[in-house]
Amino acid sequence: SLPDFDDLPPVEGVPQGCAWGIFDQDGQKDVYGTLNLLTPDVVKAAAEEVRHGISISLNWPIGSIKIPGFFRKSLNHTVVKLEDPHANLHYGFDDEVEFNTQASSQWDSLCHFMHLPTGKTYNGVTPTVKDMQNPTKGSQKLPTLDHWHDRGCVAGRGVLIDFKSYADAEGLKYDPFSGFRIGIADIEAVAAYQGVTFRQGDILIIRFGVTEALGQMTPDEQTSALSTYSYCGVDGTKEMARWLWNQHFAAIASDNVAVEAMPPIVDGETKPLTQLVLHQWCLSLFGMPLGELWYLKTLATHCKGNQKYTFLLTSAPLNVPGAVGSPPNALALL
Ligand code: UVW
Repeated sequence: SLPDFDDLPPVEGVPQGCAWGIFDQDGQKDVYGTLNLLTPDVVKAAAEEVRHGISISLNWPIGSIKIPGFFRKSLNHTVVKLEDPHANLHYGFDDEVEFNTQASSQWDSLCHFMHLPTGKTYNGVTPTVKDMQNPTKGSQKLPTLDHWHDRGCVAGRGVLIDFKSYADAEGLKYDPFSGFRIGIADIEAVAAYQGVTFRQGDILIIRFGVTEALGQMTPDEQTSALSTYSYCGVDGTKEMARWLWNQHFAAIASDNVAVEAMPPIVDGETKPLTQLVLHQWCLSLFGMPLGELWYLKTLATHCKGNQKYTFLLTSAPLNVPGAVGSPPNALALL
């Protein structure tokens, strides 16, 4: 069975609570992290969650944020003619799409964000720029998203923690662009309110209402909201990291910008964005993928209507060799 946070074998140079080596097999360095918890038994049990035959996409359209934050490129989508110039015949259309994978619904791979003090990412890999840019020729196997296809990507039990609806019901108002943060007790309170208990291998999905709010804004309003770099989310603390690991989630996703609240606040002190606590812990030290900017309103409406917050979740990111992030192509099957 999987050791708890405080029982994980110590790894030199990194804090207690590091899962490097835990999922290695036959001397091979693991690249899947906590997706290893999506075992055949977990997937079969998740399939039993499908009761209504309803399939809901959790991808927000690419380009929904007109000017992405963090100096990221905007979507460039061009429709081109499919034509045979020799026969002077136009017979259809193709398209060409260029976008930053972090600018809309996405998975962060395990090498998206490094553990800052060591410059390492999941399983002690040092993702050099040269290796990242030449993923098939690099000197090390990097935990990039394309490897997910070697294990059938993601299928498991999704559990929605609909914090937005809970807050509305409790009369709790929060501004999504104010650094508002929720702790372990809040997540547990929503779980109890919804009547859900967590199981090993669950994919935790937390709704704050952020993509919905951004979707209602003009491009200027979006830019102004995002320029605060002060976003609602899960409180990025060591205690939260310990709790997330000890639930043995396979992955975590949210409709907010970074799963965790921004800016990071450690021991009461505001830290730069480069020191996001859960990004370092989940991605680099645990190997627990983070999904961000997912669209969760339709799912939330169905879950509330059925009074059932668990479902089969599937997700197959783009199979781009060396991909750091990708739209999740996530479906909730209820
Ligand atoms: C950063 O990359 C800083 O954050 P995110 O993973 O939320 O896009």
